[in-house]
Amino acid sequence: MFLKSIALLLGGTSLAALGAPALAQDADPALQDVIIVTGSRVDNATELRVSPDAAPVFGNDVTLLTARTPGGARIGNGELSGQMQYRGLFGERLNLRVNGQRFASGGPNLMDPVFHYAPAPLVQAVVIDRGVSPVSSGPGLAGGADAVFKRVNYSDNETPSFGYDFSLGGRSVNESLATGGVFGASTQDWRLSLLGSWEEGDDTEFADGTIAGTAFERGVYGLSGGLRTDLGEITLDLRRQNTGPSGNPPFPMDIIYFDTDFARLGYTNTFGAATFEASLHYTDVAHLMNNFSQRPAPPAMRQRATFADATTRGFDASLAFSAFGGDLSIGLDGDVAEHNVTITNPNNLGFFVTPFPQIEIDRSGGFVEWTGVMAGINTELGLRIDQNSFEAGDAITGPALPMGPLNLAAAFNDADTSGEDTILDAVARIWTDPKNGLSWRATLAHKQQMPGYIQRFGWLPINASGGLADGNIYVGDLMLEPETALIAEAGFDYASTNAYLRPTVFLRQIDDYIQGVPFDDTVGVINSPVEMIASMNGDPTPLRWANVDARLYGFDLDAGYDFDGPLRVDGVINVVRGERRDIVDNLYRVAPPNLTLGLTWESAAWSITLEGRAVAEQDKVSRTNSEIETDAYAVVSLYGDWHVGDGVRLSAGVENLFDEIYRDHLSGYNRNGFGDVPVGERIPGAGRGLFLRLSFAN
Ligand SMILES: [Cu+2]
Repeated sequence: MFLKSIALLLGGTSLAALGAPALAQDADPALQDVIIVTGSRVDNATELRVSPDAAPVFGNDVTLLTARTPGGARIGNGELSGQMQYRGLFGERLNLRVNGQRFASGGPNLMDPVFHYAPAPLVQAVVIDRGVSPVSSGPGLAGGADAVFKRVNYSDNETPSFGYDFSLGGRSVNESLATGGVFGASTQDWRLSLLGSWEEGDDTEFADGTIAGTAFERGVYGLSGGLRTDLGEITLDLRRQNTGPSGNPPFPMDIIYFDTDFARLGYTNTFGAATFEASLHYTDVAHLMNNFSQRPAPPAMRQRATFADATTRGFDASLAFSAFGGDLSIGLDGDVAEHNVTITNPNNLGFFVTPFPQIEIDRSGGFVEWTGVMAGINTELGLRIDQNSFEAGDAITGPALPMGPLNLAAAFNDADTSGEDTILDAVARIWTDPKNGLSWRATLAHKQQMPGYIQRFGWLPINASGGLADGNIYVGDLMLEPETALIAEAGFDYASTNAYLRPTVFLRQIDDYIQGVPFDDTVGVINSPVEMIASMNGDPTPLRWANVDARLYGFDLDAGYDFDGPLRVDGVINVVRGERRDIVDNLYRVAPPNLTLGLTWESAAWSITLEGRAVAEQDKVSRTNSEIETDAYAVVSLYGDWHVGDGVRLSAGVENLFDEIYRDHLSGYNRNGFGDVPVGERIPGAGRGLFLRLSFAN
């Protein structure tokens, strides 16, 4: 009953009910987190699982789903370019994975954040680490999440059986379509699934007209196979994603394409009581964006087409066995990420430049993690070390480039761009077994994060900020230090037959936090080549990346109550503050306090939910990033869910019932100069619209 209740507003899908492949449910409830959607869900102390097929369809990006969880929010940089925010942190600071695979995004502004590669119709569940990620999941400053794909799993006998899990959905507000899923066959010894998805949409409408530059298209196809042999289990996952023309209003350019390949070869074997797991993985991103084909084109001389690519090659290997009265896991992992970015002007063959030239970042890591019971309390202790080395190639410049950039390129090419750093993560998590429905949990962690390649190697003053979309021009700093966070969290999970409550308070003290600071002491006085170039490009007050001191703190919770009869209520509350410790200022783009509350009428085969989302004003804005305050708003939606029959399910609803015009603090400022949203204004949320989704699985 408890699990089913949490499910309602927050839900993941009941896996068995959908006939979907069973997922490992081995993690403990205290460590992972839930989503405001309908259905049922499985979560625990360490993880929270949310399933797109069980959530209302408010868009195509799974970060809309993770934004419905305690601690969650969404950075809106485009319909397919949403970034997950967790307890105030986002971007590469989170340890995000797709189907367990870590990889480097290709866009210098994160037009392809990690979850760009997890289309909702293909995703079985997003598994969110509650609080911090375990060290065994890899490095990362704070939280983490993995978008796990659907697949047909092994069966329990020798006769091949077939399985499928599809969904077909659409929204009227942008005339969009999202369809896809998996089908395949398996026995107890092998499994094979083919997967595919297609999503497309037009510009989103709102009460004042059209939000231009919000059309999109994305296709994925691939396969997932496994073979159990006497020598162990071998798995293979292959996927190709082709993102087509898709708008990014908060950026100076739009996506023309992302053509991205994923490959992962896995191996598992057991030796007595020990389990050995290993994988090799590869990701290759090829990207083009420009500022003229999906928005009003600037004059020929100012047109730009930028090519970016990123390749990741990695491995991991771990051995798990019983030790010290618990389970001990030791592992090694590493990857090599390469980035290259070239800006061109298609009208001038002599104009080209590489702002991020042939960058290579090597990482080798190792971890030890023990899980067991100490003094009657469940305990996870982990230690991880990552050795990183980095370097850039020479910046290449075309003959049509002006003198200023040529001089900066020469200086960059003379500098020593290589270096190395070792970072250390230590995590201690404890939680008690439920007693009278109450389970306590606490986390202490020391986490470190390497500076990103944009922050370190940005020698040319341009609008590349790794997805901040604050409109500022940035330059990098070769001498940046890693960020160091000290994290403390505490909370409890309470569940009775008709109520649940799961609050958490947290504090994250971050030294050497990397953000933009004024380029020099004479702000607004153009007395350096960087300021001269930045000024010609429209920003006379550029920022440079620097180590500062920061702090994030707050609390969040999810809770629910099941009344006698068919009514129940579920809610999520998030409060987070982000501030600088070295000067009086706030951190940029932190979600304002918000409350989501759903009232559900529930019967055996169907349910209807009236959902209200209230978001406070955000006046704790970053002066350094010239961040604009936002007003409070509330938006109401109505949706329902019907189990039509065996494995068939219909969801439908009305989003933004009262056609409210609202501007979320985390949606970017419009920069594309057409449609009905003025330039510089925050992009509004979608207007009133219908959605419908049919899912069928066997
Ligand atoms: Cu891009």
